[in-house]
Amino acid sequence: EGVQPQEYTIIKMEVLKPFPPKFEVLEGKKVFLAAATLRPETMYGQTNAWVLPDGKYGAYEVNESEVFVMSYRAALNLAYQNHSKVPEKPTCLLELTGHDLIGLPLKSPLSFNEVIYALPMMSILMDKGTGVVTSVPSDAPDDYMNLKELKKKAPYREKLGIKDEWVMPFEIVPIIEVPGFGNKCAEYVCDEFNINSPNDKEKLVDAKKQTYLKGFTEGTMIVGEYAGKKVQEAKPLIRSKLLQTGEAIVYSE
Ligand code: A2H
Repeated sequence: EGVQPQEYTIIKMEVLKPFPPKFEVLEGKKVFLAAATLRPETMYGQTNAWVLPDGKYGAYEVNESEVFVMSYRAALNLAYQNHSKVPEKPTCLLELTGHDLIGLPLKSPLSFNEVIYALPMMSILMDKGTGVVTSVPSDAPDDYMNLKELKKKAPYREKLGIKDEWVMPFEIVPIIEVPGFGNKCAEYVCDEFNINSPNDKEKLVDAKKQTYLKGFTEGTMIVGEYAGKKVQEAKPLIRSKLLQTGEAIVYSE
Protein backbone atom coordinates (compact mmCIF):
# COMPACT_ATOMS: atom_id res chain seq x y z
CA GLU A 1 0.00 0.00 0.00
CA GLY A 2 1.12 3.51 -0.77
CA VAL A 3 1.81 6.32 1.64
CA GLN A 4 -1.10 8.36 0.39
CA PRO A 5 -4.48 7.20 1.63
CA GLN A 6 -6.60 5.84 -1.20
CA GLU A 7 -10.02 7.49 -1.36
CA TYR A 8 -12.62 5.04 -2.61
CA THR A 9 -16.30 5.37 -3.24
CA ILE A 10 -18.36 2.53 -1.80
CA ILE A 11 -21.20 1.74 -4.17
CA LYS A 12 -24.24 0.27 -2.43
CA MET A 13 -25.34 -2.66 -4.60
CA GLU A 14 -28.72 -3.66 -3.17
CA VAL A 15 -29.41 -7.38 -2.76
CA LEU A 16 -32.84 -8.04 -4.24
CA LYS A 17 -35.50 -10.10 -2.50
CA PRO A 18 -36.34 -12.86 -1.94
CA PHE A 19 -33.15 -13.53 0.02
CA PRO A 20 -31.67 -17.04 -0.09
CA PRO A 21 -32.41 -19.21 3.00
CA LYS A 22 -28.98 -18.52 4.50
CA PHE A 23 -29.87 -14.82 4.70
CA GLU A 24 -32.92 -15.39 6.93
CA VAL A 25 -31.50 -13.35 9.86
CA LEU A 26 -31.31 -10.34 7.53
CA GLU A 27 -35.04 -10.41 6.73
CA GLY A 28 -36.56 -6.91 6.99
CA LYS A 29 -33.21 -5.15 6.47
CA LYS A 30 -31.82 -3.46 3.42
CA VAL A 31 -28.78 -5.48 2.43
CA PHE A 32 -26.06 -4.19 0.11
CA LEU A 33 -22.90 -5.62 -1.36
CA ALA A 34 -20.48 -2.77 -0.58
CA ALA A 35 -18.24 -2.36 -3.64
CA ALA A 36 -15.15 -0.13 -3.45
CA THR A 37 -14.34 1.76 -6.66
CA LEU A 38 -12.00 4.51 -7.81
CA ARG A 39 -14.19 5.24 -10.84
CA PRO A 40 -17.71 6.16 -9.73
CA GLU A 41 -18.33 7.83 -13.11
CA THR A 42 -18.30 4.40 -14.78
CA MET A 43 -21.25 2.99 -12.82
CA TYR A 44 -23.58 3.30 -15.84
CA GLY A 45 -21.73 0.39 -17.42
CA GLN A 46 -22.01 -2.20 -14.64
CA THR A 47 -22.64 -5.79 -15.75
CA ASN A 48 -22.09 -7.70 -12.48
CA ALA A 49 -20.29 -7.66 -9.13
CA TRP A 50 -17.12 -9.62 -8.32
CA VAL A 51 -16.43 -11.58 -5.15
CA LEU A 52 -13.68 -14.02 -4.15
CA PRO A 53 -15.28 -17.47 -3.81
CA ASP A 54 -13.16 -18.50 -0.81
CA GLY A 55 -13.02 -14.99 0.63
CA LYS A 56 -14.47 -14.38 4.09
CA TYR A 57 -17.21 -11.80 4.19
CA GLY A 58 -19.65 -10.67 6.83
CA ALA A 59 -23.02 -8.91 6.85
CA TYR A 60 -22.36 -5.85 9.02
CA GLU A 61 -25.00 -3.62 10.50
CA VAL A 62 -24.06 -0.04 9.55
CA ASN A 63 -27.19 1.62 10.95
CA GLU A 64 -30.74 0.78 12.13
CA SER A 65 -31.93 -0.62 8.82
CA GLU A 66 -28.92 -1.09 6.56
CA VAL A 67 -26.49 -3.97 6.28
CA PHE A 68 -23.26 -4.02 4.24
CA VAL A 69 -21.66 -7.22 3.00
CA MET A 70 -17.86 -6.80 2.95
CA SER A 71 -14.65 -8.00 4.59
CA TYR A 72 -14.20 -7.67 8.35
CA ARG A 73 -11.21 -5.43 7.74
CA ALA A 74 -13.35 -2.99 5.70
CA ALA A 75 -16.11 -3.06 8.33
CA LEU A 76 -13.58 -2.10 10.98
CA ASN A 77 -12.14 0.71 8.85
CA LEU A 78 -15.64 2.00 8.10
CA ALA A 79 -16.56 1.91 11.77
CA TYR A 80 -13.63 4.22 12.50
CA GLN A 81 -14.81 6.44 9.68
CA ASN A 82 -18.09 7.01 11.53
CA HIS A 83 -20.57 5.12 9.44
CA SER A 84 -21.36 2.46 11.99
CA LYS A 85 -23.58 2.87 15.01
CA VAL A 86 -21.11 0.79 17.04
CA PRO A 87 -17.79 2.50 16.44
CA GLU A 88 -15.37 0.09 18.12
CA LYS A 89 -16.72 -3.23 17.03
CA PRO A 90 -18.85 -3.63 13.91
CA THR A 91 -21.76 -6.02 14.52
CA CYS A 92 -21.58 -9.02 12.24
CA LEU A 93 -25.10 -10.38 11.73
CA LEU A 94 -24.02 -13.22 9.47
CA GLU A 95 -20.74 -14.80 8.42
CA LEU A 96 -20.45 -15.53 4.71
CA THR A 97 -18.01 -16.68 2.05
CA GLY A 98 -17.89 -15.59 -1.56
CA HIS A 99 -19.65 -18.83 -2.49
CA ASP A 100 -22.73 -17.65 -0.55
CA LEU A 101 -22.76 -14.44 -2.59
CA ILE A 102 -22.37 -15.85 -6.12
CA GLY A 103 -25.66 -15.52 -7.99
CA LEU A 104 -27.22 -12.89 -5.75
CA PRO A 105 -29.36 -10.51 -7.84
CA LEU A 106 -28.39 -6.88 -7.34
CA LYS A 107 -29.71 -3.45 -8.14
CA SER A 108 -26.85 -1.00 -8.41
CA PRO A 109 -26.82 2.81 -8.67
CA LEU A 110 -26.78 4.32 -12.19
CA SER A 111 -26.45 0.93 -13.88
CA PHE A 112 -28.28 0.61 -17.20
CA ASN A 113 -28.65 -3.10 -16.47
CA GLU A 114 -31.42 -3.06 -13.89
CA VAL A 115 -30.55 -6.43 -12.38
CA ILE A 116 -27.00 -7.75 -12.26
CA TYR A 117 -25.46 -10.72 -10.44
CA ALA A 118 -22.54 -11.46 -8.14
CA LEU A 119 -19.89 -13.57 -9.91
CA PRO A 120 -16.47 -14.97 -8.97
CA MET A 121 -13.12 -13.29 -9.66
CA MET A 122 -10.01 -15.11 -8.45
CA SER A 123 -7.74 -12.05 -8.39
CA ILE A 124 -9.71 -10.20 -5.72
CA LEU A 125 -7.53 -9.18 -2.79
CA MET A 126 -9.30 -9.43 0.55
CA ASP A 127 -6.97 -6.84 2.09
CA LYS A 128 -7.88 -4.10 -0.37
CA GLY A 129 -11.11 -2.10 -0.39
CA THR A 130 -14.07 -4.17 0.75
CA GLY A 131 -13.36 -7.43 -1.11
CA VAL A 132 -16.33 -6.66 -3.35
CA VAL A 133 -15.71 -5.08 -6.76
CA THR A 134 -18.27 -3.74 -9.17
CA SER A 135 -17.64 -4.83 -12.74
CA VAL A 136 -17.44 -2.40 -15.66
CA PRO A 137 -16.02 -4.36 -18.61
CA SER A 138 -16.10 -1.33 -20.95
CA ASP A 139 -13.40 0.44 -18.95
CA ALA A 140 -11.70 -2.02 -16.58
CA PRO A 141 -9.34 -4.63 -18.13
CA ASP A 142 -9.76 -7.03 -15.16
CA ASP A 143 -13.52 -6.86 -15.46
CA TYR A 144 -13.42 -7.28 -19.23
CA MET A 145 -11.10 -10.33 -19.14
CA ASN A 146 -12.97 -12.04 -16.30
CA LEU A 147 -16.40 -11.62 -17.89
CA LYS A 148 -15.00 -12.85 -21.21
CA GLU A 149 -13.50 -15.93 -19.51
CA LEU A 150 -16.77 -16.75 -17.73
CA LYS A 151 -18.68 -16.46 -21.01
CA LYS A 152 -16.17 -18.61 -22.86
CA LYS A 153 -15.85 -21.43 -20.34
CA ALA A 154 -19.02 -23.39 -19.67
CA PRO A 155 -17.18 -25.97 -17.47
CA TYR A 156 -15.87 -23.14 -15.26
CA ARG A 157 -19.40 -21.77 -14.87
CA GLU A 158 -20.69 -25.22 -14.09
CA LYS A 159 -17.98 -25.97 -11.53
CA LEU A 160 -18.94 -22.87 -9.57
CA GLY A 161 -22.69 -23.35 -9.95
CA ILE A 162 -23.10 -20.27 -12.12
CA LYS A 163 -26.27 -20.09 -14.17
CA ASP A 164 -25.96 -18.93 -17.78
CA GLU A 165 -28.57 -16.23 -17.21
CA TRP A 166 -26.25 -14.51 -14.66
CA VAL A 167 -23.53 -14.14 -17.29
CA MET A 168 -24.52 -14.63 -20.93
CA PRO A 169 -27.02 -11.77 -21.42
CA PHE A 170 -24.51 -9.16 -20.25
CA GLU A 171 -22.67 -7.29 -22.98
CA ILE A 172 -20.19 -4.44 -22.74
CA VAL A 173 -22.04 -1.13 -22.28
CA PRO A 174 -20.17 1.75 -23.96
CA ILE A 175 -20.10 4.74 -21.60
CA ILE A 176 -16.88 6.66 -22.29
CA GLU A 177 -15.24 7.62 -25.60
CA VAL A 178 -11.45 7.67 -25.55
CA PRO A 179 -9.67 9.15 -28.59
CA GLY A 180 -7.85 6.37 -30.43
CA PHE A 181 -9.27 3.68 -28.12
CA GLY A 182 -12.96 3.88 -28.98
CA ASN A 183 -15.82 3.36 -26.53
CA LYS A 184 -14.83 -0.11 -25.31
CA CYS A 185 -11.50 1.01 -24.00
CA ALA A 186 -10.70 -2.11 -21.93
CA GLU A 187 -11.39 -4.44 -24.84
CA TYR A 188 -9.23 -2.30 -27.12
CA VAL A 189 -6.30 -2.27 -24.72
CA CYS A 190 -6.55 -5.99 -23.89
CA ASP A 191 -6.50 -6.80 -27.63
CA GLU A 192 -3.61 -4.41 -28.16
CA PHE A 193 -1.59 -6.08 -25.37
CA ASN A 194 -2.58 -9.55 -26.60
CA ILE A 195 -4.08 -10.56 -23.28
CA ASN A 196 -5.68 -13.99 -23.48
CA SER A 197 -6.64 -14.76 -19.92
CA PRO A 198 -7.52 -13.02 -16.65
CA ASN A 199 -4.34 -14.65 -15.28
CA ASP A 200 -2.01 -12.65 -17.55
CA LYS A 201 -1.08 -10.66 -14.46
CA GLU A 202 1.84 -8.63 -15.78
CA LYS A 203 0.19 -7.61 -19.02
CA LEU A 204 -2.97 -6.72 -17.14
CA VAL A 205 -1.05 -4.35 -14.88
CA ASP A 206 0.17 -2.45 -17.96
CA ALA A 207 -3.25 -2.57 -19.58
CA LYS A 208 -4.82 -1.14 -16.44
CA LYS A 209 -2.33 1.73 -16.26
CA GLN A 210 -2.86 2.55 -19.91
CA THR A 211 -6.68 2.39 -19.74
CA TYR A 212 -6.88 4.35 -16.53
CA LEU A 213 -4.56 7.11 -17.72
CA LYS A 214 -6.16 7.52 -21.14
CA GLY A 215 -9.71 7.12 -19.90
CA PHE A 216 -9.30 9.60 -17.11
CA THR A 217 -7.24 12.25 -18.90
CA GLU A 218 -8.76 12.09 -22.39
CA GLY A 219 -12.10 10.35 -22.03
CA THR A 220 -15.50 11.93 -22.63
CA MET A 221 -18.76 10.68 -21.11
CA ILE A 222 -21.17 9.52 -23.80
CA VAL A 223 -24.05 8.58 -21.48
CA GLY A 224 -25.85 9.87 -18.44
CA GLU A 225 -26.51 13.29 -17.04
CA TYR A 226 -23.04 14.56 -17.96
CA ALA A 227 -22.82 13.14 -21.49
CA GLY A 228 -20.46 15.37 -23.51
CA LYS A 229 -18.37 16.32 -20.46
CA LYS A 230 -14.79 15.20 -19.97
CA VAL A 231 -14.40 12.32 -17.51
CA GLN A 232 -12.26 14.56 -15.30
CA GLU A 233 -15.11 17.03 -14.91
CA ALA A 234 -17.88 14.47 -14.69
CA LYS A 235 -16.24 12.25 -12.08
CA PRO A 236 -16.54 14.59 -9.06
CA LEU A 237 -20.06 15.61 -10.11
CA ILE A 238 -21.27 12.03 -10.39
CA ARG A 239 -19.55 11.09 -7.16
CA SER A 240 -21.15 13.96 -5.21
CA LYS A 241 -24.54 13.04 -6.54
CA LEU A 242 -24.17 9.38 -5.50
CA LEU A 243 -23.09 10.50 -2.03
CA GLN A 244 -25.93 13.02 -1.76
CA THR A 245 -28.62 10.51 -2.71
CA GLY A 246 -27.22 7.98 -0.25
CA GLU A 247 -26.42 5.49 -3.00
CA ALA A 248 -22.74 5.59 -2.11
CA ILE A 249 -20.46 6.50 0.78
CA VAL A 250 -16.87 7.61 1.16
CA TYR A 251 -14.26 5.07 2.23
CA SER A 252 -10.53 5.56 2.60
CA GLU A 253 -7.66 3.33 3.57
B1 A2H B 1 -12.18 -0.05 -10.12
P1 A2H B 1 -6.26 0.27 -6.49
CL1 A2H B 1 -14.07 1.11 -14.67
N1 A2H B 1 -9.27 -6.63 -5.31
O1 A2H B 1 -13.62 0.17 -10.18
C1 A2H B 1 -9.04 -6.36 -6.62
N2 A2H B 1 -9.47 -5.24 -7.24
C2 A2H B 1 -10.14 -4.35 -6.51
C3 A2H B 1 -10.41 -4.55 -5.14
C4 A2H B 1 -9.95 -5.75 -4.53
N3 A2H B 1 -10.17 -6.02 -3.24
N4 A2H B 1 -11.12 -3.50 -4.67
C5 A2H B 1 -11.28 -2.67 -5.72
N5 A2H B 1 -10.70 -3.16 -6.83
C6 A2H B 1 -10.65 -2.61 -8.19
C7 A2H B 1 -14.09 0.31 -11.55
C8 A2H B 1 -12.85 0.49 -12.33
C9 A2H B 1 -11.73 0.27 -11.55
C10 A2H B 1 -12.71 0.85 -13.67
C11 A2H B 1 -11.44 0.97 -14.21
C12 A2H B 1 -10.32 0.74 -13.42
C13 A2H B 1 -10.46 0.37 -12.07
C14 A2H B 1 -14.91 -0.88 -11.95
N6 A2H B 1 -14.29 -2.12 -11.61
O2 A2H B 1 -9.41 0.13 -11.27
O3 A2H B 1 -5.25 -0.82 -6.52
C15 A2H B 1 -11.72 -1.58 -8.43
O4 A2H B 1 -11.97 -1.46 -9.82
C16 A2H B 1 -8.12 0.08 -11.88
C17 A2H B 1 -7.03 0.19 -10.85
O5 A2H B 1 -6.70 0.67 -5.12
C18 A2H B 1 -11.11 -0.25 -8.05
O6 A2H B 1 -11.58 0.68 -9.02
O7 A2H B 1 -5.83 1.41 -7.36
C19 A2H B 1 -9.64 -0.51 -8.17
O8 A2H B 1 -9.44 -1.92 -8.33
C20 A2H B 1 -8.84 -0.05 -6.98
O9 A2H B 1 -7.51 -0.42 -7.21
